[in-house]
Amino acid sequence: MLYRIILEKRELNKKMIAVLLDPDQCKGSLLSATIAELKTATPDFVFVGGSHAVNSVNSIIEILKEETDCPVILFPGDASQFSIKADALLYLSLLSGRNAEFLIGQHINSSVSIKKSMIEVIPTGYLLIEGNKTSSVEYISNTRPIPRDKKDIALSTAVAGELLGMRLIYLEAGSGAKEVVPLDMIKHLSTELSIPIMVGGGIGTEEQLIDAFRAGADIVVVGNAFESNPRKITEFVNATRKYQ
Ligand code: 1GP
Repeated sequence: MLYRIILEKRELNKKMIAVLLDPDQCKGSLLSATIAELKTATPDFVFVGGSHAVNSVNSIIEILKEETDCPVILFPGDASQFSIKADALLYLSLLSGRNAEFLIGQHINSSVSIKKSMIEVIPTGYLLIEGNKTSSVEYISNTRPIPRDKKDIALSTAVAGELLGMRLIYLEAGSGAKEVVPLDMIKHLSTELSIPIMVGGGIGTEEQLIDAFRAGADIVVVGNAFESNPRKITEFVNATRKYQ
């Protein structure tokens, strides 16, 4: 069970890194270069999905499972992004927004088939934080992000998620965000929450990675920076291991 692994690593104060692959972007030579890195770097998790992924997640997951030992977790933008071949599913509820479709609607559309599939489901409270750039999540979900200086709103939202039974909180500045999730917001939430915190959006340097860990992130998610340069996967995984 991957969630148990997350809790065990967190208990040992081991930080984790997830490589996010968007099936629409990660193809051809980029996919080959990424796979080559994943084989040797072995990050904690590979997430597959995106808020606007048109291509099926199935084929990329098949390749990942054949060629690497990385645990693959679905990070779906909507109910169509599902594959039984993945190891687990982040069952994301967009708690920062007030669009019922992304709070519960997509879940109702997919719940019975997900349950039947027996895939590991990790209920995750998804909080979109203003990243100083309109994100795809904001546009597609038609919701507003939590303002950067409103860490108490972020906290109340995350605690509501925890009380509703969610197992993870994902602080998301949006893919390609100009500004990453504020460190004081991560710190504020990590001291109050009992469940693990993931942070992502716009993280492109080792310094930003380490800052997020230091502020209290248990898992950092990186997508864009690895698409521009897959070699960074090894560098970021090494930095994560060294942090411990
Ligand atoms: C997006 O948080 C993730 O959902 C990753 O963002 O692509 O900017 O790393 P980047």
